[in-house]
Amino acid sequence: MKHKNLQNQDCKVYEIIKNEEERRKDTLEMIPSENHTSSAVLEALSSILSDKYAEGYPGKRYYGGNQYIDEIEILCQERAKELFKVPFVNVQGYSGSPANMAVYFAVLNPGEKVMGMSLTDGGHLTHGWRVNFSGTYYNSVFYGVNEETGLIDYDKVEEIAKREKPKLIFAGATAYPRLIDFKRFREIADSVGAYLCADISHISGLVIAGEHPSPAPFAHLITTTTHKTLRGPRGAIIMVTESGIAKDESLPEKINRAVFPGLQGGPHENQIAGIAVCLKEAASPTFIDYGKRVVENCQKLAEEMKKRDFNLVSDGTDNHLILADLRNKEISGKEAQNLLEKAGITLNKNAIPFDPNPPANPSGIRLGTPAITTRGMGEEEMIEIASFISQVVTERDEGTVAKIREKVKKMCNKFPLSR
Ligand code: DSN
Repeated sequence: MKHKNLQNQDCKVYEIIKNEEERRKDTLEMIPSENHTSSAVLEALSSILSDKYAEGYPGKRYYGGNQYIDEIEILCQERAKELFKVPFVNVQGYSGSPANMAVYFAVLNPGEKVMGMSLTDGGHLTHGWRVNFSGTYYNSVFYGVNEETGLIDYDKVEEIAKREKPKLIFAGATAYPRLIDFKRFREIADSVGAYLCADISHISGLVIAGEHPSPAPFAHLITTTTHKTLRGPRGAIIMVTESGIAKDESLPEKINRAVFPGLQGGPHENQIAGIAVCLKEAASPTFIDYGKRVVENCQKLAEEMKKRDFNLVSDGTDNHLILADLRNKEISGKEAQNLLEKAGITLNKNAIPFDPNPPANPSGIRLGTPAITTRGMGEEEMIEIASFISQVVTERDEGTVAKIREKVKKMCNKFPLSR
């Protein structure tokens, strides 16, 4: 039996975890930033490495007893460098936001200018949004997508960069269904002497699988979380590329100092061990196949949703996610999220570009295929899922929701979580 000690010692926590396991077993997890990690990753996460303090870096720790901790962190670093083809990585970031914060600490002084994709157009809070540290302690300006096409307007990005002269540009998104042209971003960054940081948190698994062009030849810095398409534990990797070192040879040292002692204390070495395991998994040929299927599934789902009269931002997808504008369906993103959750489909309400409605009650939903592809689902299931979503969103009555809930359970039973 799993978690036997936990059950004996703290049945309340045990019960809650069991309930969450049951919920996941029976539901379609379609939040595009989530995934199902392997039991090997979970075992590393719950290992005794969690007990150890290791402030500092391999070979230069502030605590004794770090012989094996150094080994695990070096192994993780080496795997990350090889997989992402970069000369330097820091694997200590607790998650995506602290990792991005370390980039600010390394290359900007408070008050200096950053340019990022507007949150309302699909960016991230840490790319300069005003309620976040990045928009509070730094001077932020934004680019976005074209209202007609839903695509990043690179000419506009260039125009804004030339006018605003940011010192740091973020390329990356949380709700952008299309490929990002990192080469063009680098040309824009060079035209104003800015650092380019590619935040590939959403797409890093696709980059490794060859389904999205890598930013490594173009960006100076790359950040990624490790728990999205990369399918690892929660965590982050910060990378400095060859061109980052060519621009400033002290950049690796600046990143290390920004993470520790600048921002964080002891690294979570159990988390770093989990990242090392997921990087080994991501280096296997089956992961290339996984990435391919994530995109194929997402494109099939998009096609089937369009057949059912869903308006998709940018009219489709190149990656793992879909952003649907529900205004023609006369239902809010929030209502759709709630109804679909009752039907066993978990996704999230999301602002669409130029959304007339407020962020708490936006006009869209964001959904994706990383987790359902991990379960082994394919084309046939995508057709069914599009039909489930359409029926729930269109009919909205208890009977339909209950009927779809049963069908979702059946589908999930055919594709059990393997752990
Ligand atoms: N919260 C993440 C997402 O859902 O996209 C981004 O950090």
